[in-house]
Amino acid sequence: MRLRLLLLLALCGAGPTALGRSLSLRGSWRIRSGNGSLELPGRVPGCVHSALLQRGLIQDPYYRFNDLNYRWISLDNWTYSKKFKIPFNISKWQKVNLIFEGVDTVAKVLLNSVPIGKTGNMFKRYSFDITSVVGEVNSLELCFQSPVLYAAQRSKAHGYPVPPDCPPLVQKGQCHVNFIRKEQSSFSWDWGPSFPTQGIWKDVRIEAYNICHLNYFMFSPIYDNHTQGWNLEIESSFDVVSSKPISGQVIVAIPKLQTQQTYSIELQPGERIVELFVKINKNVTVETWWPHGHGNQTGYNMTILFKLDGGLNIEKSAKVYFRTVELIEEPIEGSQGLSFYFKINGLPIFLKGSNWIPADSFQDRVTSDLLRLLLQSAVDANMNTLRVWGGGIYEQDEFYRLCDELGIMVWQDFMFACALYPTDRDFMNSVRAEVAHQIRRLKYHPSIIVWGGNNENEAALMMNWYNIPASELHTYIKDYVILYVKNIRKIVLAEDKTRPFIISSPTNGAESIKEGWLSVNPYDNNFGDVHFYDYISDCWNWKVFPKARFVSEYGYQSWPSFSTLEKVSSEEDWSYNSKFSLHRQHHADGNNEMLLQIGFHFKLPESTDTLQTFKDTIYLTQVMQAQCVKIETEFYRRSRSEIVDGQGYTMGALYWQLNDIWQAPSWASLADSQLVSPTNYHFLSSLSESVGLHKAHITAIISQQGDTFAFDLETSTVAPFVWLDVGSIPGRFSDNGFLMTEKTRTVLFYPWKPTSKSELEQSFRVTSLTDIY
Ligand code: BMA
Repeated sequence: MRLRLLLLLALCGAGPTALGRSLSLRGSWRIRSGNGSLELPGRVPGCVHSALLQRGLIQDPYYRFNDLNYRWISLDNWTYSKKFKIPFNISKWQKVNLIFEGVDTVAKVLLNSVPIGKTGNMFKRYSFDITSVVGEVNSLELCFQSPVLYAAQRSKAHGYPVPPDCPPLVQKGQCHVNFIRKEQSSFSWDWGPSFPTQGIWKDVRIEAYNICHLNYFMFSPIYDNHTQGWNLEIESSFDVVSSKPISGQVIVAIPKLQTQQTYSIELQPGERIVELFVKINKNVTVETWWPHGHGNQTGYNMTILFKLDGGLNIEKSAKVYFRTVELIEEPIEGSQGLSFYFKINGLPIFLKGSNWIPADSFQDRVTSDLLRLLLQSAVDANMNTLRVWGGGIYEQDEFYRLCDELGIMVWQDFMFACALYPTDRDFMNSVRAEVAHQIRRLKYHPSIIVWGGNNENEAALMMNWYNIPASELHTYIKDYVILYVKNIRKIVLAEDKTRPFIISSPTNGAESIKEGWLSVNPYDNNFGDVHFYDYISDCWNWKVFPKARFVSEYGYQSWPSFSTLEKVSSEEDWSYNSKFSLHRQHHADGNNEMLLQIGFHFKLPESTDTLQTFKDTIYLTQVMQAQCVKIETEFYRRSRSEIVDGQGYTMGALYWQLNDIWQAPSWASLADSQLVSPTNYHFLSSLSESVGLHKAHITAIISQQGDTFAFDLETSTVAPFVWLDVGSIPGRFSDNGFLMTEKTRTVLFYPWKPTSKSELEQSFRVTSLTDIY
């Protein structure tokens, strides 16, 4: 939000002469299907699916088998159009640009029937010069091509296959997603549906200006070890349309740090970059930004005023945070490998947290409120890190703003995942622009502590996931090095000096580089990070877990609560082996793996009532998942301080995955929007073997305390895994899934929407382990 506001400020001269005008083209557009049989209004930002849903032309896409029923939407070629009047005299402006902050994805853009450009990368920003085409009354059209058809076409036109061609059948997805620069999981994933959207998913506007225009502005706070002081590098990009050079002054001020500096500048006609170097006053103590749990997230207000010839002023303001980050890879005594950990402001910090996937298949439904709730939940669970995983999207500005504010460190992947990629000229041009844009957009956020080139692509190549014949491997290795080393890495190193870059996850880091950018075994415990999944071994046996330097993915699936599933299913679906249950499971044999894991320590449900058995099984999958993730996480945290046979000094544990994209079995721990308990306990035997457990009768008295509700619980006996559920009322319990050893306990409920005591009383259900036997 802040950044957007700043851009608007930049467009309007704060002085006597206005430099520019801006016209937003958000809001109502028309959307037309390929053959014109459907025409409807649609919102921008938005997508075709959302428009059809809002119009009542389709049902909830997440309902039952609708992901299959609505495949036709992504196979059609849709057109977005808008007629608009310019509310100011357009002929007075020397230059007029049409700006798209994000188009999803492949489209021809026509203004007043004149082709003005093409789009083909969801992660790029597009600016089209429309000075000679724009009039007082205009009609704008974006003719989209189906992303599925486009990807297939590009794959066919490519000289050799770039695997995987298609996702596993169980994912019911679309093919060749690696040929299109679009959210990779939108063609399906092992936790998500296939909804390849089309639309204008971010802001769109017209910018008209005279003399000069500030295109973008960015900055990096850099600590100088030599002088032991902070500096600020500021870069501003101008489009100077005046035929004569423009001179003036720039005044940068950070009042709280008693820092103000003035510079003289001269802008020559054309695209110009102004670089400023600001020394922060050393007589004032700079408070650094710290991750949650280690200190405050102090930031400082900064203003920049460009005072140009003829009384033209451009003013901008921003929040500046100061922090350093280092990735330490150094020899460890008694070990053959290297360390792999992060130091923030010189302090080694254990990264504890999770992995983030897109919060919805339809990004227009991801509101600031939703992001805040999800990110606040992560902080409330004492996490300090989220990895924005490479199969999703570069998140919206608000996501990173919240992470800055909440002290969440972000491991930011570039958007390449679980695939090999082409490196033809068009593809690479597109990727280069994407990477440069995203770095510019995001680099001022202190929360982002590392860039990662891709998700699991070093592993895919070196473990030969796609059975590439040995004689052909060199082609793919060459492509890999071109994409991630010679391009992405090069751009990152040139554009951002303030944080490390690693090429892949998992990777052996320095060791991978030594081995020619790819390691024989990227999962080596002695180097870099690892991803670890084992669904077959008993998760209570911590000996199965890797004593690695850093574990950036690990996890177990569970089913979401019945109250969550109920909304997207009908009665015939409510059993563990129903067609629906199999359909929603996108991970081969996942449902059986959960039962196997439950069976190691719990008895399976014994009810004769099918619905009750389904509910009890769901409950057990969640109990199992919580136990498994807890045991595994504890193992990694213990491994922080020990080296056994050269392995250990683990400095990060990010489980897979924090949030869900839809209501289905997955590795997620939140999305029914409730928090898994962080309370610790140790069982001396499997629960299936425990004796003396009685049926617990648990009651709750609910009372309102301001905005929260207290649940005063009372149990008749010891109750394991007490699960509190208020159905579809959104909110969060202060604790859940806990062992109740005391007769009474009070748990708070924080609602996310207004609710009442009586509503909560009606929806409240409590389950504990003995209820299901
Ligand atoms: C890892 C991730 C995702 C996947 C998850 C669970 O491979 O990077 O691709 O969803 O495991 O299988």
